[in-house]
Amino acid sequence: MFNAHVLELPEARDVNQALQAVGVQTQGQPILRRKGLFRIVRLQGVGYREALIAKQEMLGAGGDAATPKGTVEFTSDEGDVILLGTPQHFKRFLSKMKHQPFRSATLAAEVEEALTHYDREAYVLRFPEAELPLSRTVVMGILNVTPDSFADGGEYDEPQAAIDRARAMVEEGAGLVDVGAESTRPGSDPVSAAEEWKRLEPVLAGVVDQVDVPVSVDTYKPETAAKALDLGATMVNDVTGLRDPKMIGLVAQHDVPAVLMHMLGEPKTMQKKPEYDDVVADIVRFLRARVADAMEGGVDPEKLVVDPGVGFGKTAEHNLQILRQLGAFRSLGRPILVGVSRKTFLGRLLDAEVEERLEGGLAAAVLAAHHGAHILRTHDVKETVRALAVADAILGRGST
Ligand code: HH2
Repeated sequence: MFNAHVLELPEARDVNQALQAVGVQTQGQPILRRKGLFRIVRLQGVGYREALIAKQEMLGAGGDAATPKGTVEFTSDEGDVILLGTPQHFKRFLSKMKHQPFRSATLAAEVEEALTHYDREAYVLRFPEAELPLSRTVVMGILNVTPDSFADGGEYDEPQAAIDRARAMVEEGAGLVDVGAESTRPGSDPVSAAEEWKRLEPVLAGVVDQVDVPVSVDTYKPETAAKALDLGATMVNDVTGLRDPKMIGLVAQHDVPAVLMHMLGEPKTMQKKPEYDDVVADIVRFLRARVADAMEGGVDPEKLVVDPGVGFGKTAEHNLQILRQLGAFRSLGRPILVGVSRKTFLGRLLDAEVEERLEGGLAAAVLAAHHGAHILRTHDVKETVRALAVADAILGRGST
């Protein structure tokens, strides 16, 4: 008996370990590793000429390509293409594609970039006076100084209560604290920059002074972000993905990390029938464009974190699809932040009120980490830190 069993080795380092365990010669390891992984890359809007060339070259390389019927029959101008192969197949494919006509070279460049980004492991967020390695999943503790946030609205009216909560979250293991003074829950009304700052200032001053982890400000208003950065916040969490060009200028000028989140529409109306062609592909496209815009505005790409924005203009099914396919966002080559804590889709799944959503939130957080999330934004810091410590250990994260 040979005890045949199928191995589960999703990442390059998993394949490496398995090869080492067998005792493969050192020179043979990189060659075998390129054959031991399998990647599937989707492309959109591919013209029939490039699609046919891609099919031919991928087959020639030993992999395969799925092309739409209409493209092969020349009845549609363009469509989606899916490339399937090992890194070895992709290497051969790319070297051939680069010399093919039409938009083949551009297609090859995009595929190469997506694959390199997808397999990137080491991310470090650099703050003015600190560095945060993301080799282990980091927990961002939420502090809402609002009367109307859906989970903790009105709990921290007194600045000291808010500051104490921030300190407690850091003691519980939060690597970041995110302070917000305007609720963006579905149906919420916007507040003025003056009101936002009135709520934020006393709390932020104390939090920055008393906690020793980087403090982020959850705002999409450049006036508020500017004041917060002057007061000592060192990160901007913008639920509109730095939509306001002034925000881009500010982040570039201060050279601080920033979260680019996806939201469809605005909080007041975003849950009224949100629709996508393909929720994951549409959000990848949006975030890619926002990263490019920020870079054009002078932001160091290494400072950017992307976030698909669970619950922001998404049905429960959209949120599940995002979490199931979270790995696709790795193609952007930026750390991924996810916020699932106590959100409505958990309530729907569990038929549970806000205060009864802890276990569901932990399940979602652990699976998000498994699919590539680097930062989890949560109200339940202690529980999430513990759950992720176990998840990270199982995933072998932080041990390399
Ligand atoms: N979710 C909320 C607020 N800000 N920022 C990022 N980057 N990602 C998120 O998922 C996210 C966010 C909404 O949650 P919460 O802060 O709990 O509620 P409210 O907006 O009502 O204050």
